[in-house]
Amino acid sequence: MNNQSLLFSSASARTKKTHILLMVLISISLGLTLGCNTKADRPDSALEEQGNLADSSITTSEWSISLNNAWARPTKAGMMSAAYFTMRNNGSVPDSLVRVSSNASKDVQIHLSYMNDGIMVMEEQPFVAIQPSEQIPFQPGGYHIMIIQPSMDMNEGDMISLSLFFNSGMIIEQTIQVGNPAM
Ligand SMILES: [Cu+2]
Repeated sequence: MNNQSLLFSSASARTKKTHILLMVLISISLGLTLGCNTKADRPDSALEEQGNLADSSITTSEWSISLNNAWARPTKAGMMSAAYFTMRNNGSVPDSLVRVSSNASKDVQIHLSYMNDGIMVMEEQPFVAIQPSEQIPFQPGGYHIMIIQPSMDMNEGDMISLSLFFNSGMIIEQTIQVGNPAM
């Protein structure tokens, strides 16, 4: 992250809303072809690469990754939403988030937003590695889970499911709420 994006993510809620609007506009106008490029072959090859590194001897006593403060952005069916949370590795082994699915959409991607020449862009990520004791925020302006064209309206207070698939083979299944409880 450069200073610009750090400033961006610590900006006021009002600026954040402008930023989200910009992100949505980018994703609708440019993002789907540029920043939001689905790169259909990339996640598979990344999975294979990661698969080669997978340690099948990991036990549940060594593995402990948690999601906290999870929420998803309200939206209408067919538009765009994003899910946010804090991912923390409380275990003793490194792992990587490699895929996410949801009941809200068939197309759910791991994204990273960043500033490029003063413009917020976002890009699909093949995986997000997390080390023991590391805490990674998925938040506006950074990593997020992009929920593309949800099949249903996502209204404040609704619940959706998220399944997070890790390189180790571990899966986190969590029900998260629509709307930010902190806003
Ligand atoms: Cu995105």
